[in-house]
Amino acid sequence: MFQRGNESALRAAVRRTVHETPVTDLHTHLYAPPFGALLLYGVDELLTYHYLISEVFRATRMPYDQYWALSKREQADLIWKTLFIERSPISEACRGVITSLDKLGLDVGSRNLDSYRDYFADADPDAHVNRVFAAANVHDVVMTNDPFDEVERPAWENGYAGDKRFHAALRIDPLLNNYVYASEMLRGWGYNSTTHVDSSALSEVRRFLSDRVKRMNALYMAVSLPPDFAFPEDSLRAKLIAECIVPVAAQHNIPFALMIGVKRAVNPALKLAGDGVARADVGAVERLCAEFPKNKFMVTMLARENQHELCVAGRKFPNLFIFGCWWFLNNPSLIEEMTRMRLELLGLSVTPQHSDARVLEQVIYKWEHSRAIIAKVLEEKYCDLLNTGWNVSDSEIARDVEGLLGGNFWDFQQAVL
Ligand code: HDL
Ligand code: ZN
Repeated sequence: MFQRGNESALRAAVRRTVHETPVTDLHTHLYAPPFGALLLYGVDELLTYHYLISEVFRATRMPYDQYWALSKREQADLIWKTLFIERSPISEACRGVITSLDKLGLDVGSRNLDSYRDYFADADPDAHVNRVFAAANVHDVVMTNDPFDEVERPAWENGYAGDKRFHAALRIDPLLNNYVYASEMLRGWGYNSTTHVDSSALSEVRRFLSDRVKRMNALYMAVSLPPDFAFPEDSLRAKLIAECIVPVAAQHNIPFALMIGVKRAVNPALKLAGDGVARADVGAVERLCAEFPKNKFMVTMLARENQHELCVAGRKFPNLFIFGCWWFLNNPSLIEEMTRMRLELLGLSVTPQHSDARVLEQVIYKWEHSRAIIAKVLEEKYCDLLNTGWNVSDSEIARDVEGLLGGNFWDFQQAVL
């Protein structure tokens, strides 16, 4: 039991516990090995992460088309030279590459890119997953599974039977953001879906969603939404949410995850790196949670300006679960600001972080960097308690940290409201 005067021992215990507690990473773009080339790994994939693509174009004068005509290896060479050798790799995405290589035991001091390539060259994907998850102390991750993705779908159709390290999440952006396209795909799969959305079409959309949730054993349904997302609204998207997503989520007792605030293709020439951010309306989240109090909603918002309002909304709605420092917020200064704000307003009822990893080894750096910040904030909060005469035990710290690094998500995912 830690008490007044034990601050330094307490701080060490918090850092150790955060470091040693395995993570459930509740949102990633990683794939289990049976998905083949969709599981990205290795140093060339790390270097051509779209975060670094947007950064290299700030330093090089190379025309977009010339860059996109390069091979993956040539793109990685350019990024390594431009952002790591000709400039110090200060940005979070640059620093992350170095952290991941270092934690895998590679000699970062050598700056020998080809030697790093040799390390990954003949990796067995399954063994490499175990090695990387061990280095990151990640127990399991949740994938992003888009049934409309032509590359991913064959794995599901060829009997993919699951992998306990990789859970599924049903991602439905095309359904909610491009219904005409999605409706045509559903018809091709035998659902009597029509662009005229009547009760029969809605029933078929529900059948499709339920079939996919069952086939994937999806932990939740997810969608990314633009800054102008509104609810309620006289729109097809709002109708599909209210009459399809919400009832199917309730039927399977799984959350609906809304990731709000992305402006897609602000600069299309950057492809995946071309998306932007804008402030969204937290009121839409409040009204959704209020209208469906028995449904579970997971929400993360992309704009820094939305974070305080979202925390306050979290205080109003027990069916609202707040998670992650998403994308442009996944930087030390903003992770600290958001984690401090959340613990102060919501206590231990959140999941402070997810990695959003697209390349396997990114879980190493994203969790190394985030754990350090989560521990720093937690240390302060426990010291504040000590200084009020409230004593804290090792087991209580372990309990609280286990919740923050995955347990709170699982409790919410399985809760019956
Ligand atoms: O929509 C999303 O899930 C985002 O996370 C995008 O995939 C984005 O490109 C990304 O990788 N952010 O980290
Ligand atoms: Zn994502």
